[in-house]
Amino acid sequence: MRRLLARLLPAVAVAVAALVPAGTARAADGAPYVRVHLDQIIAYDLEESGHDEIFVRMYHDGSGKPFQAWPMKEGDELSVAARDCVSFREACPAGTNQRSGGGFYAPRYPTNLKFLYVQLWEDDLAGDDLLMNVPVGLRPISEEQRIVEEAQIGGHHYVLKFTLTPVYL
Ligand SMILES: [Ca+2]
Ligand SMILES: [Ca+2]
Repeated sequence: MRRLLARLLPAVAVAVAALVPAGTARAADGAPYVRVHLDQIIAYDLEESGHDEIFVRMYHDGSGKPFQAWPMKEGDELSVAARDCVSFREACPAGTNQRSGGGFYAPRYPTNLKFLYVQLWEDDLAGDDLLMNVPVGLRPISEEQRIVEEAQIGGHHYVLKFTLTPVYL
C-alpha cells in the first residue's frame, strides 16, 4: 500500500500544480467591489477622562459624504472606558473588557476609486474629534484583506481592526 501511495503522490502533486496558475489568474483579476466589515475596536487609553463616546464613519474619494457605519443609527455613539474592547466579529484580547458592538453597516465600494477612509470619531460638544483616519487603497482583491491599525497620539491609544472582502456581484 505504501508503495502504491508513493507512485500516486507525484501525480497528485502535478494536478495541484496545474491548478495553481488558474487560481493566480483569478487573483490577478480581483473583484470589482469590496465590502468593509468591522472586526474590533480597542480603547487602550482614552482621549477624554472617564469615557469616550465613539463611532465609525467611512467615505470614499468619489463621494466626499461621510457615512456612519457604526452604531447603525446616525448620531448614536458608544460610551467606552479605558481598556474596553468593542467586539464585532472577533473575540477580544486578554486583559480587555469585552463589549458587544452590536450591528454595523458593511458598505460595498467599487474598486475603481482611489481611496476609502475608515474613521474612528469621538463625539464632542464643540466639534467631534477624529481619533483615527485609516486610508485604504481601493484595488481589486480576490481574498480577504485584514487591516489592523493602531494610533497612539495626543494622549489616546486605540486599535481599529476591519476586513475587506471581495464582492463579485
Ligand atoms: Ca473629545
Ligand atoms: Ca466626548
